[in-house]
Amino acid sequence: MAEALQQDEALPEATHQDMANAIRALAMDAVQKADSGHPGMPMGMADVATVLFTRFLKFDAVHPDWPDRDRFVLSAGHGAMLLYALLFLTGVPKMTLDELKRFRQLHSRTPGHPEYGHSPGIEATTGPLGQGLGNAVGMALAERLLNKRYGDEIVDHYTYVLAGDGCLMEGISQEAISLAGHLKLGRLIVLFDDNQISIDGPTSLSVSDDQIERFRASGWHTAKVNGHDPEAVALAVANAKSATDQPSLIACRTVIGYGAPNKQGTAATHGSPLGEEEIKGAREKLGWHHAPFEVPKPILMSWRAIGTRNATAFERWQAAFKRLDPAGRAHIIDPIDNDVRGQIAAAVKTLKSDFSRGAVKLATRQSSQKVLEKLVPIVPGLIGGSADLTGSNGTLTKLQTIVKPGDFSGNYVHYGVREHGMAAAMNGLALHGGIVPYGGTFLVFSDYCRPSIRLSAVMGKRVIYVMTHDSIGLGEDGPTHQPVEQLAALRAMPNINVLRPADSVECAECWELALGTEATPSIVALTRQRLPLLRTAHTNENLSARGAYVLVEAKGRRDVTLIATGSEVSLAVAAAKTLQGEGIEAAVVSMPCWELFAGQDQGYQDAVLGTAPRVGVEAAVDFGWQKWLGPRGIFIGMHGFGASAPFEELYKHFGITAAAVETVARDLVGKPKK
Ligand SMILES: Cc1ncc(C[n+]2csc(CCOP(=O)(O)OP(=O)(O)O)c2C)c(N)n1
Repeated sequence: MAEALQQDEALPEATHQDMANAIRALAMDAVQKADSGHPGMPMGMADVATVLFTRFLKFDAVHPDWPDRDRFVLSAGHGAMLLYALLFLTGVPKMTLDELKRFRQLHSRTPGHPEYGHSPGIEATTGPLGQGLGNAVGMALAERLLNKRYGDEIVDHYTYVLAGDGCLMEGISQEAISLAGHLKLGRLIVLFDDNQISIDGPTSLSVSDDQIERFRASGWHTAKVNGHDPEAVALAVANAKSATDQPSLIACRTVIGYGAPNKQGTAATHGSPLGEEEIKGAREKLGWHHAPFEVPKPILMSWRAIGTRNATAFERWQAAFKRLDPAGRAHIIDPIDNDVRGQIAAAVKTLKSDFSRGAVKLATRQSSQKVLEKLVPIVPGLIGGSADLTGSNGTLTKLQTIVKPGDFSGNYVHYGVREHGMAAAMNGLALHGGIVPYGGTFLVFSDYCRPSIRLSAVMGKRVIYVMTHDSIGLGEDGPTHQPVEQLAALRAMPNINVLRPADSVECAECWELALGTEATPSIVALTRQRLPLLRTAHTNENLSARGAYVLVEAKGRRDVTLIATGSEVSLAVAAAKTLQGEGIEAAVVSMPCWELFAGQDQGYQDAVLGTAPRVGVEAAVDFGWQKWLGPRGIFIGMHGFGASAPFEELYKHFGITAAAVETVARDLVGKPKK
């Protein structure tokens, strides 16, 4: 708990100026102590933040995880000290003065940029500019979706974002603004720190957009205010709140580093300590005659009172929450609780058994759609979508309805051709809680989503990326659309599972894994082309759960192990059959998820991989394959970009065939074809 303070009736209430100056002083002191950080933004936006927190923000410092709290996202993450100061001042548990003194130090709750999970009240990991804005679109969407399902008593809050010039210069901002405007996310309010300064100097060096006109063009309600005039800011926020069918932009004209006598208004305050002399001058100028990190009791008391001012609203909400049916209660907190998890497992078993029996040739994107048909009704929090490739990705099922502007009864989002915006919004949907988002595009365009995918992984959120057309197997669209290095690039990222199923049965298993993995995002890589069903013998066990398993065992002692993923597993199976016919004992390992396999114990890994020479097959570059193939192993895959042609021809052209696998296997084993 933050240090307890007794309410003292005799203490005078602090003024707005005192309260804002407390933020400024803590920011400049913490940055000075760390000898690193960004004092300018917190000092400039202290007035706006004070107005927001003291007059509008619905939150309860002692219950920072209140599902119906207003969200406050610091998209300009470099201004982290603004957020840390607010969390400390309002009394969020464990955000102590000591934590502020340990700003930017190892294991503190106050890292250099806000990191989700390091302290309650940090709604998103921010720092890569523009991402927080994209997340906020997802949060505001989540709020409306859940409001539609659970009603005003349970879900009724706003999402506020603090964004700087940098956030608005980033390309992702356009996707976010455009999507929010289209969907009429009226509960989204952006407070733009319009200080006209970035790192290189005045923003006029590089940008001359009229932000007001830009937002207006996307259907936003807009306002322009003096960010140091509390009444003007308050009026603008009140107006923004009442513009319920439009998201709002409030451009707050501020002075960066406000209060620093010589440096305010300049880029010098952006990202460096002000220095002892300048801080002394700032104390004078602001009238803040207190020692570093000292917040006088009346000011702290006033802030703490803000931290608890919504206690009654919280209690009211709790009472309403208790009246909710048990399933609804559970799913708001955990959309995939044990009950849902059990239902998913049962549905996946049935799907697998049906797939095995039917033995129909399907593209894994089609299998995925069939799996979703069964899972959507089981997981009420599942919100699907695609970046304008719905039909190709197979992400929409017959049971889903479309989320429309102002109508949030649906459960499928047409994100438009906004892959980056979709990924950032999905992070926001997941961060909000109550929702499990999945969204599709082509695997090659994972590059367009990558900064947000990385944040899904950094934050450890269950976001499911349905990435179809996962190799040259997509055929005629050619090399611009054919991923070759994307699997390796995604596998290089920590804390993400790249799942590449080989057939319908593995596809069902991979969906179970993606949905069941709470603190890790998943990429589900799926084919455009149809694949034979390989898992003809039904098993209740999810074989993909260990990342790799022996699909075809050699009859005797293994001569060679063929390891493949996704669409290339069937080539390995065909090759193994031929080789076995020639007396070469070939085994096939299907490896749908490297990351899960890497997490298995050595005994299991050794048993699966065996000691025989290995051949790896994947229609992608060999980067990373050495790990599984060992020094003697040989890789069959892509060595450059693809080409435009029917997919069968491409596989032949690039030498990714069963015959090629057989040839290298014979060479490895030293048994030439008779
Ligand atoms: C994607 C991304 N690119 C670059 C940076 C490095 N960076 C951090 S802050 C900043 C300038 C931001 O300017 P502004 O938003 O105006 O912030 P202010 O100077 O007002 O604090 C830059 C380029 C970053 N954090 N993220």
